[in-house]
Parts: sequence; C-alpha cells; structure tokens
Amino acid sequence: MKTFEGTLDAAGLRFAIVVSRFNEMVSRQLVEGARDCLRRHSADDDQLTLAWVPGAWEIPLVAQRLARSGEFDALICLGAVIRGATAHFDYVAGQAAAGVARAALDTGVPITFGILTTDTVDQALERAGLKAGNKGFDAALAAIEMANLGRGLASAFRPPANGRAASLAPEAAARR
Ligand code: INI
Repeated sequence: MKTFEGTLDAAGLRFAIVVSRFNEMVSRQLVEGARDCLRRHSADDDQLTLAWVPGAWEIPLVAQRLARSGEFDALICLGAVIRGATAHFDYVAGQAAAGVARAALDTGVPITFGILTTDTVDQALERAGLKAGNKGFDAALAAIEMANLGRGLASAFRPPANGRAASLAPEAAARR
C-alpha cells in the first residue's frame, strides 16, 4: 500500500502568514505561536513572509494573491473574530473561513486556518498562548505537514494531461 504523510521538517520550505490586525493583542500572540512552531521545526526566518490586513474579512484576498504568486509552499492564516452584539460576527467569520478554503482550492496551495472564532475575548486569549494552547502554533504545524505532503504527492504523481498539476503547490514545486 502506498501511504503518504507529510513530515514536520520545515527546513527549506517557504511560508507566508496572513494575519488580521483587528483584536491585535490576540493576533500578535498567534503570530508568535506560528513563528515559534516554524523555528522549532527548522524553518529559516528569511523564508517567511508576514502580511498584515485590517480584519479577518480581508484575509482571503491577500491569501489568494500570495498563493497565486507561486512563491510559497504553504500559507498560514491567523486572526480573531470575536462575537459582538450584532450579526456582524457571523458574516465576517463565515466569509473568512469560506474565503480561505476557496483560496486554497483555487490555487492548489495549502492554506491553514488559524482564525479564532470565539464568543468572548477570554476564549480568544486562551487559544492564543494561555490555557488552551496557541492556535497559531497549530496552524503552522499543519502548514508544514501539508507542504511536505504536497512535495511527496508531486513527486509520486505526474500532472494530468489537462495541465492541472497534482501538486498541492504546483508553481512552488516547479521552481525547485
Ligand atoms: N474583524 C476581525 O478580524 N475580527 C472581528 O472580531 C471583527 N468584528 O467583530 O467586527 C472584524 N471586523 C472587521 C472586518 O474583518 C473588516 O476588516 C471590516 O468589515 C472592513 O472590511
């Protein structure tokens, strides 16, 4: 049986983080968690790009643009959408999630989802380095695994004749 599983070695891989400034105290901790994870898994700091956007709503467009550049093996999206008194939360959180998923599917580049969607600030802080871990770290770990899985799949399966590459990150793979 052929089995594929991405390793957790980030050496030589290129990552971009897209993070929203809204609820910045939380977002900064998520970025720290992601950077900590990348460092601990041997990523090179000069292979990391960081893009700040105003809010989670703006994350998908920038993620899609960076993914399309072909410069990255994987992207990590970070932010915090915290429920308020109105339905605004549902629109922002829902579209951020749908947009990130679409950017990944449209480009073939792995894009992980570290955007917190919580009812309270405390719940967000707990997931940004306090008692519930750091979801930025987790999203970076998933990005490393998916980037390596993409490499493994790219070398095992040829792109089909219609030109759509089998690689999770076809442009990045082509540059290697
Ligand atoms: N953006 C967030 O990232 N988190 C939030 O909690 C949030 N709330 O609650 O409003 C939020 N709103 C801003 C939104 O993402 C856009 O930046 C804004 O609507 C401009 O397009």
